[in-house]
Amino acid sequence: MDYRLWTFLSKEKREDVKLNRIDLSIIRGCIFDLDGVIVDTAHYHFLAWKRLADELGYHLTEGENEQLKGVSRTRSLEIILDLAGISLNAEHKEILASKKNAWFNEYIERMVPSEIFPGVKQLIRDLRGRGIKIGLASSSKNARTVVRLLQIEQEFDAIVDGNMIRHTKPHPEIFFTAAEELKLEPENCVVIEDAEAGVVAALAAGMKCIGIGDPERLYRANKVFRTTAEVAFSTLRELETVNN
Ligand code: B16
Ligand code: MG
Repeated sequence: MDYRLWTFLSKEKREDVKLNRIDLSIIRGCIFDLDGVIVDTAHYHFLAWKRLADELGYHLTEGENEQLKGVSRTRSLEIILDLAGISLNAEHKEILASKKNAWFNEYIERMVPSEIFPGVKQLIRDLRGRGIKIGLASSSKNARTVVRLLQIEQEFDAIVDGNMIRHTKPHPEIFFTAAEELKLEPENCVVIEDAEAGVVAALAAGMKCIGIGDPERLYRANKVFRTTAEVAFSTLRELETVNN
């Protein structure tokens, strides 16, 4: 519990909290990113972008691909075109973005529930069992298709995808929308993210953020783990005492 809150409580109320008669927990919601946190669709995005870049005569590296994580399809294409030094009109860009999306959909068509990262379902169930609301916030317009293929729709109290927002990560809109759907204030939410853009968006929304991946790349996050399986209910509680 937040120390500042504790100091405002009367002696009786402190007793109630100790005996779990009152829950003053600050973290009441956990918002999951999809690609790279629940499942490795990030790899399929990379394969599709790489195929497109190859056609344009540009060799897209995995390092450069990090910049595409969490941002919109249009923005991803613009980043690749900038890297390749190519300038195209809006119509041509639209054709290329649709082509990439068709390949991506081809790749994910055969996705199965066993592709969910180890420990993710257990984590969601454990958090739910402890009264934490669960949200999904993915910049992807294909997020609902992926969630359906993985058969995990019922695990979420709210799902926000790329079709529901005007600005994608690093803009905080997606996380504000998710908190609203969960009927929680942003400060009551923790975000789990694998993309730099996602971490920036979560912090900009006034939420705590757990990064999944390389600690150097995700240094802005409040805590970083290599895999989602390492996150636990206790991690959320620890973050309540962290100031951003
Ligand atoms: P789509 P996330 C993001 O999803 C991906 O990380 C990013 O690489 C992709 O460009 C974006 O979705 C848009 O995806 O083309 O399917 O609409 O990480 O926010 O779950
Ligand atoms: Mg992601």
